Amino acid sequence: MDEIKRRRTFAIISHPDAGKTTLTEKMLLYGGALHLAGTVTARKNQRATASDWMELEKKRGISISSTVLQFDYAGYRINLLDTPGHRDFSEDTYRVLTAVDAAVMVIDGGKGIEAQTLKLFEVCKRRHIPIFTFINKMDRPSREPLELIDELEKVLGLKPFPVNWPMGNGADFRGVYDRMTKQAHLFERTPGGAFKAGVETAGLEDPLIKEKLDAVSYRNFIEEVGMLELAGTAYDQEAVLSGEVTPVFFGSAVNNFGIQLMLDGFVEHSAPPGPRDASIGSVAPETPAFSGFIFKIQGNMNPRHRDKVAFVRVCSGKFTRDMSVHHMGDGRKVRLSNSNKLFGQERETVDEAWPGDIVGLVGHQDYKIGDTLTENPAIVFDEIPRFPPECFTYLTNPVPSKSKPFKLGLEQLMLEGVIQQFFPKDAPGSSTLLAAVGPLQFEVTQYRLEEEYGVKSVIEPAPWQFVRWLDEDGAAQLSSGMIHLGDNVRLGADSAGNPVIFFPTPWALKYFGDTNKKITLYELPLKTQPA
Ligand SMILES: Nc1nc2c(ncn2[C@@H]2O[C@H](COP(=O)(O)OP(=O)(O)OP(=O)(O)O)[C@@H](O)[C@H]2O)c(=O)[nH]1
Ligand SMILES: [Mg+2]
Repeated sequence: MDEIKRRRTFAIISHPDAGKTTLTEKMLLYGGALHLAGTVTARKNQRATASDWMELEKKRGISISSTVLQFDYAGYRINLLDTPGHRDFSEDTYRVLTAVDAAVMVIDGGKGIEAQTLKLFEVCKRRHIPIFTFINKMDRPSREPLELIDELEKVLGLKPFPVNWPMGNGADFRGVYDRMTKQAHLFERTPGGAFKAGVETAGLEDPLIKEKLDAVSYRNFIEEVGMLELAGTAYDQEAVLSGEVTPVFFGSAVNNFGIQLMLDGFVEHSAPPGPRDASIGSVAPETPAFSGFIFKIQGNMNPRHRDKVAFVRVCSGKFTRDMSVHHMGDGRKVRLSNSNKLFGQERETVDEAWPGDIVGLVGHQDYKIGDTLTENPAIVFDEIPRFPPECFTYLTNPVPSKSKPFKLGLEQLMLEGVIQQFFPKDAPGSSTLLAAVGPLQFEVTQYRLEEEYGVKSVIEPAPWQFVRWLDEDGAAQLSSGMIHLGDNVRLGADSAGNPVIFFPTPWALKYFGDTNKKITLYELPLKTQPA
């Protein structure tokens, strides 16, 4: 198969706890990339998962940072990105969505569409990313499958196409019926879900189905499948690829039910990398010049080496190790020598890569999130979304002799886009004002400073909830001192020296806007305002 055509690059997204990391792990098991699946409930003596490798993730059983896993399956080269569901880490998830060609949306069958899933869906919709839906946790009492399907249409405006349908519910969940092949797949549970589940297949009329289901489940199942057939909607591949229709799969990630069908359905019905928007218009993957952009930076992935990895999504041409390209962040030419393919925390030298691939560049180059790397300097991607932080805190180093590693650690975490630094006017001397999208990021910051840089830190509350950027005119008017700012409203600057203003409450923000109509407030620095 053609190298570009066999690439599949997708993210798994959802509300916290729907089972993204578990599904990732099981896809790796079925993809042959793991021989024994781990578990996210990191109890003693159990394997952790390949994607939640960070110490804090293992400890808390949640994903904090997105992870890239590359593997081969049925002739396809798959780049899978497991993302964190928690709102406080959503900036990372949004960045990942700029780097993928499709998303698998996981829904907890007992809960349906939850708040964070809705938000992530909206980002996918804006980008026209095709969405595949996996309705998970069917081994637990779930909501009515028809109701869940209906909700996709009503809440998300996404037309569902059930590719398979659950047989039984909760403790009586026995398998799924594949509507494409008209075969029922009846699964056996395996201890801890570490191994592939045994499966028997049978046609709809086969007495085996009646045997495996109780009378009520059987009747419901036959009735529902009949209804779906009667509705008669045909599978529309074009509508799937434009993001209007979502193929829906049911299963239980923990028990390995429905994973193979999901994976097979995904590779079959998803598309290889397509053209991407850049400064010169649309750039097709077949364009001979190599181009790609950095969507994520992660330090200390390997605790033995204090290095950082820049994650590049290849968009066009062919990547070869040691190639020399333009780094469109600082205008210099760089040699891409230390290139790796990634599998969670593990990495392996890679000599060539194609559009769709994610390459990890290891080293100390001054890469920033959003930078383009290309052989053709006319190509610049402008992909990376930014969000105004809503949480602020002062961080101090209590041990003066540790000031060097403390500073180094903070710089690295800022480069990763985990936190941002601000400089309020008249700030208390030795402390750093940090801002993040959500408060859990401060916990991560403190934990990682200690774990990765060996420094303790002290957190003190800062009185603000909002920061807004000012243009030159606004900054000049305000710094003249003629305008009364209000209680706890403070002027300052961001890390690039751009003027900003901090507000303690939504009310203070509104009051300022109402009384100073001539001053424009911006949610983001002026250079990165969304078009
Ligand atoms: N009963 C049941 N539990 C499941 C299933 N899939 C996952 N879980 C459990 O749900 C919990 C959350 O699973 P994760 O895979 O960590 O969820 P996640 O979506 O990655 O969570 P975040 O990354 O923190 O947003 C874990 O305790 C899993 O064991 C399933 O099919 N059935
Ligand atoms: Mg997870």
